Amino acid sequence: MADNLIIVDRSATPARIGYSDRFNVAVPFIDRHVAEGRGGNPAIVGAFGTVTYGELADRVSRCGNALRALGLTPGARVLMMVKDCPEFFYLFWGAIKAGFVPVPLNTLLRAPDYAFMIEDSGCDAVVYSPEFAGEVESALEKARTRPAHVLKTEGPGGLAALIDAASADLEPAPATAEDDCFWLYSSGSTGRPKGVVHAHRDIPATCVHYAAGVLGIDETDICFSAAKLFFAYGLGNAMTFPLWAGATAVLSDARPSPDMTFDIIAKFRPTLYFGVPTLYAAQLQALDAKSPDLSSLRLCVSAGEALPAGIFNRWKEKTGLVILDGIGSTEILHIFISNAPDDYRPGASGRTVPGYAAKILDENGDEIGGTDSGALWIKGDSVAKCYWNNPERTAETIRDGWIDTGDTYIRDADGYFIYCGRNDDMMKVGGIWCSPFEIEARLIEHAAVLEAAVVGRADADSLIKPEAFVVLKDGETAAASLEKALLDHCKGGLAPYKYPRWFNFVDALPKTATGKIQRFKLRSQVP
Ligand code: 3UK
Repeated sequence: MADNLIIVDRSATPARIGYSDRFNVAVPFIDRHVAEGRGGNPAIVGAFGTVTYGELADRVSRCGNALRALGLTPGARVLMMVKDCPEFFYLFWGAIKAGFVPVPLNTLLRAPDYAFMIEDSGCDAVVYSPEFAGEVESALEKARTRPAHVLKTEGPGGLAALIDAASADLEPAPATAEDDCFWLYSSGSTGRPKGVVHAHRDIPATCVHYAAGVLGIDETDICFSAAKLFFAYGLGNAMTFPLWAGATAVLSDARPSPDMTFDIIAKFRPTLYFGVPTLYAAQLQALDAKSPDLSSLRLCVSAGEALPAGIFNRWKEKTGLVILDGIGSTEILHIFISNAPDDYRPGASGRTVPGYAAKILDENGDEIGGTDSGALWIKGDSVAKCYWNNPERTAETIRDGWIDTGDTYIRDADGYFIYCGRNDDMMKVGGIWCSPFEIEARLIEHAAVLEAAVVGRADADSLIKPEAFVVLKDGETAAASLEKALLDHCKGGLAPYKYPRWFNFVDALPKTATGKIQRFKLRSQVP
């Protein structure tokens, strides 16, 4: 068999995927389209114009050569704080094709987060969009280790100039389907992010099983994701899925809002739209006042947190479109339990995506046969290899190919999976992980605050937002002005979605004998 080949047997259920012994995933996702005659087709469209598959392959190879010219050694990590733009594609795939490991980071993070990731990853290069210079440069100053190469995507000496100057002739680095390919950082229950190591084969697995298998994405589709590329959800929706099918991705670096999404949909006429529940709720509110042209869409998808049935029903009423809710994770790379175009149930996550297996365990680790709730474990072709530098956490979470999702689920009598919540205290806000510890830590930095606890609370749309319980220092009094000061303090030091939406001033926090805050008691106290 020639190198860098995938063979998909769709006659089997689930589809079977085979790889050549030598396999670099950049070849079937980037170079294959030129070889198959799609070089002139649009790969990426946006306010910047159109990038064809031919141009994409050219830029990816040049970028790989530019990274090699820096002197990076095979397997070197390249941290990316890059907005949604064509350079994200060039860098991600150029690194993989040249044998380096791209690590896209959440671009809403702050300097201390980046400083941690720079140290933890042992990266050799950091590449960032000029928009994020403030946080990234201050992280580089704070970090105890300094990567050898720090580059902006644009400007003099930036990545774009290096790409222009590099050769377009690049042999793919030798790799196997099981080799390390890229990482994503995921936040854990302690709030400390973990590097999730994915192999080359994980990308095609999500494309074959979910993108082609459930959504039926083909060459004629145009994919628009409100979730950005740094998020595993957006990385699939707006990059790997369209690249697998030879379809088109729409990119925008603007903050997702109802108007932004409606404008993009009217202008670029996507066939598939990928959102998160919080945004669907905001879009529904906006639809009371306007009627944007959504006629290009054939399907909408929701993930990141549970989609309330009310939002599904109102969206269907207003737009005539179905939203397919599905649960995915950074560790499994994309969606593994989902509703389908011909099989959906509002308020449920759906059924296992063919290619994935699920089991629900009780507190003894025994599989639950009936419809009781328990811990959801998943097995499948896209499960991460490990957490970087964290063998204990890897051993706890991944066992015999099964991975603990950290979620509590029910499988009902009809085989639909119903989400019940996290096994721990983490919150999903706007589809992005939010650690209560991090918000508490920020609150405690304020001069008036003695202690703080943060829990998730459902807002009027049944979507989870942080709520703070604050114990003030002696001599301080709860007042509207102090609440405003705490709010500003949080907004100033945390990623924008993390500030508490409600403040409660209390005399003491409920605690265990060992001094651990009992957040579940605060949750039940919510009016
Ligand atoms: C929660 C959901 C209920 C759940 C993701 C699509 O969200 C993604 O990855 P993360 O690592 O978070 C994983 C956790 O988020 N969750 C996600 N989707 C749903 N809960 N219903 C849902 N539909 O707690 C899960 O364990 O940030 C989503 C594709 C790729 C992804 N990485």
